[in-house]
Amino acid sequence: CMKSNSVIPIEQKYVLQIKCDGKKIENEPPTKKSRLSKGVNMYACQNCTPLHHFNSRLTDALEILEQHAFFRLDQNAESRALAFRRGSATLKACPHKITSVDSLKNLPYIDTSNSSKAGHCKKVITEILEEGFSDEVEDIVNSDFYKTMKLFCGIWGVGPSTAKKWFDSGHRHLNDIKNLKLNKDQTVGLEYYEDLNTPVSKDEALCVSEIVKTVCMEIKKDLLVTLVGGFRRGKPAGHDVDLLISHPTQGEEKHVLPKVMEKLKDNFLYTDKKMSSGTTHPQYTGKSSTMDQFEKCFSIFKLDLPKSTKNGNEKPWKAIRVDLIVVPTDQYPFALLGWTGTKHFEREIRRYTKTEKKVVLTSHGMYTTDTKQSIEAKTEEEIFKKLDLEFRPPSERCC
Ligand code: DCT
Ligand code: MG
Repeated sequence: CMKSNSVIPIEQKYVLQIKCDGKKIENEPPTKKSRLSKGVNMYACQNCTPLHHFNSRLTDALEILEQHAFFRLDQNAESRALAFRRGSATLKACPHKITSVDSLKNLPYIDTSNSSKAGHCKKVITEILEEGFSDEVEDIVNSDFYKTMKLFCGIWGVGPSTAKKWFDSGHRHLNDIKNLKLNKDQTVGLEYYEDLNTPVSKDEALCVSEIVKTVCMEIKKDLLVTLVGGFRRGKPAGHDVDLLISHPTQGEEKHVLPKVMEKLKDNFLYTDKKMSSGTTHPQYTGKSSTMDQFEKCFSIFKLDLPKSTKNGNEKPWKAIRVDLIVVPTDQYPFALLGWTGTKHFEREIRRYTKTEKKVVLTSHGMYTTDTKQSIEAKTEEEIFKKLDLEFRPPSERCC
């Protein structure tokens, strides 16, 4: 394992990009022929959205607005945030760099006459294209509110409502929080704040994955451990390590998690085990909750660092957030799709499925809304096919 390189926070990236006119930071976009001939579709799951795209100067700005909308927690926070994310997803799927307001024409969620939210996206994009920056985004990035909310939401177990409560009470620093009444997650979140806010590198994620794999093999040799989340999409760094544990024989995955946790007990700094909530098949409970019902463990893993990265007084290990999710093999392709993300891709494929196909898709399976008939699939490809969607490999789901 190598110690992770720090990743530039999105607002800093935005400022850097403004300063150098987007030239230095913009990553190399793909030049795939198939992308160039296509327009951008309404549902993000229909588009090819690569990790490196042409418009990060604009999407970084929109995603700052998205995050700020979430932080404000006012009445329409969620739909305002979603509107910025949809605008950003459109720009990420554009097969060229947007350099003029004219080229925004007909872009979904940006150039629509009947939506004030799309109008807001367009206004900000126009400002950046014409002035080189957006006053609104600059004000947000420099505001006490945004900086403090980011700081507090960086504590594991703290969401916008707790962070806002603390902000409204006048707290501004991590030191102010130390003496407040915290729950278990928040206490360890604060204890390991620095490590948990240092990006996890791909090498570190692979290291954790290998350790879990080794332990699983000792329990049952055919247990399968799959790295999902951002790393499966090709991200070089992430905020955690998401691992699916499954077995090719249905039922053989049962009772595995407590054994894995027992064998790894010296590797964990903290664990929070969530059990499946009951006997009802989760796909028929009718809940639209994004949280699935798999047996899982949210943990903080203590990863030993290699000698070369240890220096002086620095501790020889790093705290890393690791999620272990146990999946029965018949639900595996759905769990794989659901845990690969992005969060917006998942939201979009479920919206497409429900609206266009009258099918409910979850990480457990899919079924028709009217007859509740289950639709089987053995692979991710088969899920896309049955939904009449062009297959998107994980690297094209980066919306
Ligand atoms: N997910 C989802 N809905 C959520 C949260 C997560 O559908 N509200 C899915 C999509 C991604 C996957 O779970 C893993 O979640 P994260 O680890 O939060 O996302 P990530 O893409 O792996 O991002 P990071 O690289 O920062 O870990
Ligand atoms: Mg992740």
